[in-house]
Amino acid sequence: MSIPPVPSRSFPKSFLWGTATASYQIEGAITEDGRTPSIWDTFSATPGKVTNGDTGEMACDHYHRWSEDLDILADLGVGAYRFSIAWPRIHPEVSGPANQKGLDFYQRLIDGLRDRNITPLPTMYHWDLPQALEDQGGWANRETALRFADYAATVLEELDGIEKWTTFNEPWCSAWLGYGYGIHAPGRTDIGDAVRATHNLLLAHGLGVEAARSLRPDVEIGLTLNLGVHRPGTSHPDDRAAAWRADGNTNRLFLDPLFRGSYPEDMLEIYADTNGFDAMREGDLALISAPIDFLGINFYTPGTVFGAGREQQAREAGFNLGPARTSTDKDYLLAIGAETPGRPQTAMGWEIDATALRELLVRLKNEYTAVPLYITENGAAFHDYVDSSGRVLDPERVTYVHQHLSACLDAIADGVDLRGYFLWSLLDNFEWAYGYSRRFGIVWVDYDSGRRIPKESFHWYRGVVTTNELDTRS
Ligand code: IFM
Repeated sequence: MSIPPVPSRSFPKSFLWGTATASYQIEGAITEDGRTPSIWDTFSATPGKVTNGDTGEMACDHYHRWSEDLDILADLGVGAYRFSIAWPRIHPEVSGPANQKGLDFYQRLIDGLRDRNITPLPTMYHWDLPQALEDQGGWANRETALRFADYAATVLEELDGIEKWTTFNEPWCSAWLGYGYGIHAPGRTDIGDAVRATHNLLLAHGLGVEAARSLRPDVEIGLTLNLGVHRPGTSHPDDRAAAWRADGNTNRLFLDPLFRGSYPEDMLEIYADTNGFDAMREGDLALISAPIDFLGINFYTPGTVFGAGREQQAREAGFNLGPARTSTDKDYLLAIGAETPGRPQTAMGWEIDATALRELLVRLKNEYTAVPLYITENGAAFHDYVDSSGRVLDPERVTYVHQHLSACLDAIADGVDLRGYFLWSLLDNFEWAYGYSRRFGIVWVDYDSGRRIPKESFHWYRGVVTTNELDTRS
């Protein structure tokens, strides 16, 4: 008896397949070739900030092993690779000339990708701010946005072979985890600074777009946001209001200025007493809302939200609540990482629900923009290990990615102009405050020897990207 073939669904012909990484998470070589410290060097060297005291000093040693890593990408068969450029390698001092050795490293990387027929998709900023700029106020200081414009101009002018640039990765994390909640570098806990940083990061993005339009009209430019789907825990009005508030902080605070040229009224009101919006100057919103060519979306998990004082009801409904994040955010409980009864989680404690990705993509199309969309990050950490035969079997990751790719296909069928998908991440790497304790890679990295072992998910993903099809088995 022959086994019937598993039916499959196809992606659009020109769909761009890739994987993603970021400079500080993989490069190492933090003092090499003129690089100066970034805020993550300082933060990770501060006792108690990162699990096990891990730092990016060695990371995956990609700075030296880049060619081997590009061979792995070629073997994977992807058409594109998303990586970021370390600002402290390019402008090691606050002012002064660009560092040729830093530029040379990235040009070698770009050329190496091109030689392998892989399209480079660089991000200008994925969180490694030069410490010297943090010493002058960091993202809470408007000057940093102006320095970003200089840095953007340098990479735009000096690096060849790029068709698509991304200015920022996840400005919400830089502003709120870094300046509001103290969980990421630089570790500040001032909500006013988080609001100021939000505005200055958006302004810097606008200045980056302006630089690209004047210096390199031949390139496309966009940015990547980490967007969420916040579901009220119940239909109680307090939970619904809390979910809208969480949506404001994560989504509308960024999407509205970028696509509508204004901050949401409720956010202006809620954060009025922090004076953070005093950072705004005339003309800023016009710069911020200048048209972009595409939007990158990083999506991992939805969040469930309960109103203040409703802990008891939430627990009774079976949720394991996360703490309210800060004193000024205590009027709602944001239960990201909540254990919704019956739903699986990743090793980050993040609930898995791919239907939220489709919902998010459709909302972006309906409410915000018609520009092409790319999933610039999606993936999962699990408790991987090398088994006795030397293999890393990670069926949970395959299931996770399968479900999210299926959601992408559903969104495309709903009319969303989704052009590509970048799996986070190519390599296991430095997962910020979690150090090396969380593995997101489809390639295992042995941090002692540097050895790379493609996981089962790597081989599975190769099948998807080379056929441009997703089987419909699960
Ligand atoms: O590792 C990070 C990445 O740097 C930014 N987006 C989320 C990933 C997983 O936490």
